[in-house]
This record gives sequence, structure tokens and C-alpha cells, in this order.
Amino acid sequence: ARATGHSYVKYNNWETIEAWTQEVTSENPDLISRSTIGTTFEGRTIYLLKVGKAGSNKPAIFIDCGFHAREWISPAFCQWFVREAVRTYGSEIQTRELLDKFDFYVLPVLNIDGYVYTWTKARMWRKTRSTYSGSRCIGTDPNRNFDAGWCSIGASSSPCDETYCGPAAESEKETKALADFIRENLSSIKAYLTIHSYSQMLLYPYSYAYKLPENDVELDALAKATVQELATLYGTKYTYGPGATTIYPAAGGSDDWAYDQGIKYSFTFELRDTGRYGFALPESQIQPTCEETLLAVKYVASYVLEH
Ligand code: ING
Ligand code: ZN
Repeated sequence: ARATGHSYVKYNNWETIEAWTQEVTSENPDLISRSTIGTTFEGRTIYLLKVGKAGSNKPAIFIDCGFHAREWISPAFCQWFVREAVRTYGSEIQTRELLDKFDFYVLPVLNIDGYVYTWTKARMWRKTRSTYSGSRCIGTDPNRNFDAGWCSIGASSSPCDETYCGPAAESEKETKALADFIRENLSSIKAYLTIHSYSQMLLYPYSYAYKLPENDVELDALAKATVQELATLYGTKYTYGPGATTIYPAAGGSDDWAYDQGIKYSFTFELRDTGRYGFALPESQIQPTCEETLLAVKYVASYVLEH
């Protein structure tokens, strides 16, 4: 049975997404398994879905959603990705090839406490919901909390700010759980994709400094081809480039950290739109946004498969 009220073309609350992770797994046991990578500050379970045909020593692609609480299109994309994977495995050659050769680790919502807060109290909340002694303010920016030039630029050391980097790198249970999982699975993870909104951008390292990754020529060409592929569906225009010069300099991001761990294909997607609706993207745009993003993600995965 479907989770109560779950819909791929609506925004789902955490309770519904949590039930969905269970159901989509038990309905597709030969393609999906579910694990737990940790718990949040408020005690919620952080789930990870492994999507792929069983096999030994498979390379993997890691995709996470829901870093920032208010970016609701992001978790919607992770759900869409999983549904399309299982729905088209039997009918589309590209899906079958990707799922036969890769495991996709899909983290549906990382910052669950923040996501719940946007449903119950404040729609525009961004950060986690953690507290630390010495301040009455709540929340750390999870995308300023990784150990990549931590808190050196484009991040705040003031707990009341939206880009608070936290009291230390990986201070948040959520970011620590993600980083621990990636460290433990580094030998298999070939690409790291983190899904945010909004701006319609495809970003690659670095954001923590004005420097370029060692394979920047390759990443730039891949980003260019990927945004061209994305645009084929609805003409949606993305810009692309290194984070620091394309969006803004910002230290402590997960893409920079994953790259410096040795994952050479590391991207941040900033989904629709460019500001008309911003974080409050209407539900009518979930389907087109997820479809075009899926094209882009499959394009990157197919590229990584060949390289
Ligand atoms: N944008 C990202 C943010 O965390 C980013 C941009 C990407 C910063 C990669 C650092 C590294 O600010 C949104 N919309 O969250
Ligand atoms: Zn974000």
C-alpha cells in the first residue's frame, strides 16, 4: 500500500516521506535496500536508500537531498529519482545499464529536523535545529559545516546567522553521519551529487577558495554538456562553473569536502527557479523540474560510467 497521502507531484511531509522509504523498499526488494546512517539532533532517523541491481564490488554514485530545510524541491527530486529508477528499470536501456553497473545511494532528507520545522513553524527555515551552550539562537548551516576550509569565507561564526558554520566542522549529527558514511565507502563512490535550490546552476569545486580543481577542464566540459542535456526537455537555462565565482565563495560545503576526499566528480545542483517563486516553487513545477534534473543526473552517471 502507498504511504498515506504520498504523491510524487506534491511536497510530502517527513512522516509521509519516512513511510514512503519503507514502502518503496519493500515493494522493490530486488532494486532497493534501506539503511540508517544516524539520527538527527532531535532524534529522527536518517535513512539512506541503496538503489541498484545486486552485484559485487559495484561502483556507486551518492545523491543527497534536503540539506537546507526550505528547499522543498530537493527532497521531491530524490523521491522522483527512486520512483523513476524502479519504474523504468524494465523498460529503458539506460536505466537498466546504470542500475546494473552502479549502486545509487540516495539520501532523501538529510536535515530532517529543519524540514519538519518548515512544515510546522517557519516555511523559510534553512539550518538544522541544534543548540549549543552560550547562545540562544538555533541551528547550524549544514552546508557550512564540512571540513573544507571550514568557516574561512562566506560563512558566519555567529550562531544567530543563516550561514552559521557551527562550533566545529562536523559538529552536526547530520553532517557527521553523512561524512562518516562517505569516508567508509570512499573506495566505491565515484560521484557525489548534492541537490539544492534555487538558482538553476550546476556548480563544481571550489567554493571555499578561488582555486580550481585538478580536473577543472573535464568538470567544466561535463557541466556544460549536462546543462545542455537538461535544457533539451523544457529549455530551462542553467549556468555552471566553480562555486566561488559562479554563485559565491562559501566554505564548509559538502561538494568541496567530497572532492577533497578524492571523489573527482562532485557537483551541487541548484534546481528551479531563478527567483520568481524561489524556495516556494509551486507543486505544478515538481514534475518538469524533476524530469529535467533526472536527465542531467543520468547524463553525469553515464559519463562517469565511461570514465
Ligand atoms: N546554495 C548553496 C549554499 O549552501 C553552495 C551554494 C554550493 C555553497 C556549494 C557552498 C558550496 O549556500 C544554496 N541555495 O543553498
Ligand atoms: Zn541549499
